[in-house]
Amino acid sequence: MLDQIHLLAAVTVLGVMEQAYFFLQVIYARRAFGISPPKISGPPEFERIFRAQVNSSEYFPIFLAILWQAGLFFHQGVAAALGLFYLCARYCYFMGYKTSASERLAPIYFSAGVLWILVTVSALGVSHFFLSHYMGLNILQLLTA
Ligand code: JUQ
Repeated sequence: MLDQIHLLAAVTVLGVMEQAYFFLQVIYARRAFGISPPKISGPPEFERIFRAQVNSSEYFPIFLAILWQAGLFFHQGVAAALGLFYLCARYCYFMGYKTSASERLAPIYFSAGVLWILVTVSALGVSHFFLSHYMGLNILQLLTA
């Protein structure tokens, strides 16, 4: 059973570590710019780091849910590989946003593209499950017959 989820588990741990790293970056920036909670405004250099962390956190639950769904209903290896691409893109997004607002754009488009692929394969995988489970219709068997 663990064989079907170990790659997804590895990507999940990596993703949580990345989130922790982003959070630490905000703490360091708060110290460097002297901005204590609950304040969230300050110089643009601080606000870009803060927004990069908040925006990345916002998409993390969606990413995790769709990563596991794609891995369980479609293909674990494919989902885990796409998950790694997504986490790399998020890292580039964070580093780009730290530099300037425009440098975050290319990684966003890339990570959004990867997320759409994960959503698509999840939908395919779960549709296939519904068709075969409730209607006895196995599309994969039909295609290869
Ligand atoms: C919402 C729900 C599901 C999305 C792609 C795929 C699925 C994104 C839009 C970001 C940011 C950062 C910033 C990773 C609709 C065309 C989605 C989804 C969105 N899209 N934005 C933005 C906030 O700095 O501006 O991280 N990420 C996305 O996906 C694109 C969507």
